[in-house]
Amino acid sequence: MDLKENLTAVTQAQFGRLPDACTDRQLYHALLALTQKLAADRPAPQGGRKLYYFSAEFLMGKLLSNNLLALGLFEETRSLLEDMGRSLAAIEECEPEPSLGNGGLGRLAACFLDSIAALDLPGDGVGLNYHYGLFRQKFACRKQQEQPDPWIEPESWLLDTGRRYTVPFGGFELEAVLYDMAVPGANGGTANRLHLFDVPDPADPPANGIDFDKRDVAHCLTSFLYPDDSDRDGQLLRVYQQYFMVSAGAQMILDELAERGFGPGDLGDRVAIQINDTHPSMVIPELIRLLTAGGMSFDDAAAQVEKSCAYTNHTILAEALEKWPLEYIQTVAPQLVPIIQELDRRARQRSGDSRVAILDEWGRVHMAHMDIHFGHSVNGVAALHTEILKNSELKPFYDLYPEKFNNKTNGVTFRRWLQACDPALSAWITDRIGDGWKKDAAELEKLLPCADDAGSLAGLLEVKQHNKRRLQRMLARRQGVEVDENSIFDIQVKRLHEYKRQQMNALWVIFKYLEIKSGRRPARPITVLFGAKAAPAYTMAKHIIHLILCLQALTESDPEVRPWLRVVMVENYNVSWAEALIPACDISEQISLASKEASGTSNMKFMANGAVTLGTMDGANVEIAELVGPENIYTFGASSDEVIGLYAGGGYHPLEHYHRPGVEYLVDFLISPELMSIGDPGVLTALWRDMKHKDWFMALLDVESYIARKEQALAEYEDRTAWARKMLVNIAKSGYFSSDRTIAQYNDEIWRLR
Ligand code: 26W
Repeated sequence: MDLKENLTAVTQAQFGRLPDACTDRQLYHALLALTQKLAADRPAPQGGRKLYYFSAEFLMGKLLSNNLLALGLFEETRSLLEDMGRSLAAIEECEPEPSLGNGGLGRLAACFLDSIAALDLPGDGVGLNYHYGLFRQKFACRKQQEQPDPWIEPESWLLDTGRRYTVPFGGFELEAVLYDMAVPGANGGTANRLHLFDVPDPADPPANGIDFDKRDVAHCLTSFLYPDDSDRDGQLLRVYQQYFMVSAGAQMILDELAERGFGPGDLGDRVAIQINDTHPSMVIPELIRLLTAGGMSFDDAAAQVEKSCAYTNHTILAEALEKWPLEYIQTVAPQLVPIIQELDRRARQRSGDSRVAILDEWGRVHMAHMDIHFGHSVNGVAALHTEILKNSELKPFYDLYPEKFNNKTNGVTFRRWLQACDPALSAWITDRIGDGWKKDAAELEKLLPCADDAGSLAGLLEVKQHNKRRLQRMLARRQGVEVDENSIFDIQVKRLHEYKRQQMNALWVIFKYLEIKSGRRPARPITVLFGAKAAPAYTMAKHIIHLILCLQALTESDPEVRPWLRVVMVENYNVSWAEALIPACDISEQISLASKEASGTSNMKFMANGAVTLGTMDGANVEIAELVGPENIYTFGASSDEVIGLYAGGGYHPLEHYHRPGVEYLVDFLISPELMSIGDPGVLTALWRDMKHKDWFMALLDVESYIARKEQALAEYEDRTAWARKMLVNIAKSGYFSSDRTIAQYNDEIWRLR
């Protein structure tokens, strides 16, 4: 195919002009049309079984570069545009970003789709077509404000399939409109699909912020990802969303099964269904309903469904383990109630342990329990996480079904998270080991001998500097801040949650601020970058954002401190920000309370881009530490066993830690005149009180060892060659965290698609 000719044909047809004469926006639309057509023309991968990956979230990010890469057109497009004096990056700025996810879970689903297609496996995603995705974050008065973030334009990646399904809700029916996005595979010349269901008549944009009428289900069902569920209407809307997704999805699966020439009795053999956390769990009773309605016995239907369905757990945080009142399901999908009751009866027959029942004494449905009893596989997302599931969180289930439990350590797609976002590093790698790593990330290990090559190490430092300058320009352009490219870039980007402990990083900022104020300057300036959105109803998370923004204001306005310490919180952190921040990072902050972060995936992206991890022994950090060895990571803090013991025995008392000499002055700085004059005294006082008296995620337990380790990392950064060697080992060992490896394991051990 001649790219230039094709592009010209599209711009002529769409805009009546040659590519040279097009605006960036027009070029974006032309490239969209072109890649979409090429992807749509590709055949689906073949196999005996087909996978459906059900997820309430697919955090796709922008797709133009990704799809060009998968179609093998990335380099060619880049140089064609460059010859025209244009840049792909500028053109991609015109692409609205589909933020159909909150964070790790949704981005993982997007990486998985990329890898499933790259491995040429037959597997589609199934989800909802939210019109606004996650909110757009604005800062005003050093606080987060939420605004709707529309992404669907008349021309988008969505293709109307013309397929419609009818979803029967209690008291009314709603049509499900099926849109598809093509997911081209990078290696096989094939393409899978992401199926996104929508309502036929979506609501108009909300007049006010992200408020909309939660009771207007027929129009608002797909308005927002995770509507505020702090009240009954919000919770009911989530159940409506979930049932809409799985009912339409289950009908589509049975249709496709028939189109492939099979009957309902072949479901277990021909279809694999992965349930991504519990949001899609109702697919189990819904499939049983559809199969029994077609004349199959309950026993046979349950057996077919069990053979198909597998469940992934992504968190041990109790508040995230869904338990819906049966009464909600009675309202939303009354036809499921007798099925769930029958499943509960059968579960109780299998075990007398009431902890494994589906329905509890308060009439709530434990969604995960349904998945475990009536699916054939349960997996955690990192080795430590799976062990915690087996030995504590889900122990009674592990005792009952040891054969169902397995681990699948998460991974990320290196096509987006190294090749596309870090062209400079990619070129440096290819110069040394050829480009086999692009197909098999394990080949990155071939870089290890370069650890003794001064030229390679110097080149690696240059790459990092280049990426830091790129981020510097982006920060200047987007936020009007000028950071020092020679400072150390220390980065923590992830959803704002107390267990991730951005507040502990803030305590370090206070530590460093006070050090500088008392004349102890660091060897080199440090730039601490944060990016995080707080759930709109999560008060404490919003308080922590306020604290960080106050520290930003404090350090910025102090001429004594500013040359040495900068705090920058990026506004509206999203996939695009991540693609610029991660390649520029020196120190990757992965400081969750041990046992609480199921895996983490940004830790893997940072590692692959040559950042060194400062982290607790939590989630996949444990596996990173094993791979790179103690020289090449900075770990600290209580172990997960210690933490689990403290929770079990009620043995953690933050006041005891607060009264330690190295801690008290840091915590008390929250209510110092300096901060209180900048920020909201009520908020800062609430934070201060919480930290002293509650500190549910034990920031004060680990803060001293955190500070000590961070000081060590900052000092060791000064030996530039030794640091470059750490960077290199991290990159070389990161191949294990390719989602191609993860997906190959899902396929070998759970899905068996071919
Ligand atoms: C109630 C809202 C809500 C939504 C999503 C609660 C909890 C969730 C998820 C289950 C939490 C989540 O995103 N988990 C993250 O999954 C990633 C992918 O496996 C992991 O890397 C993260 O450690 C885990 O927090």
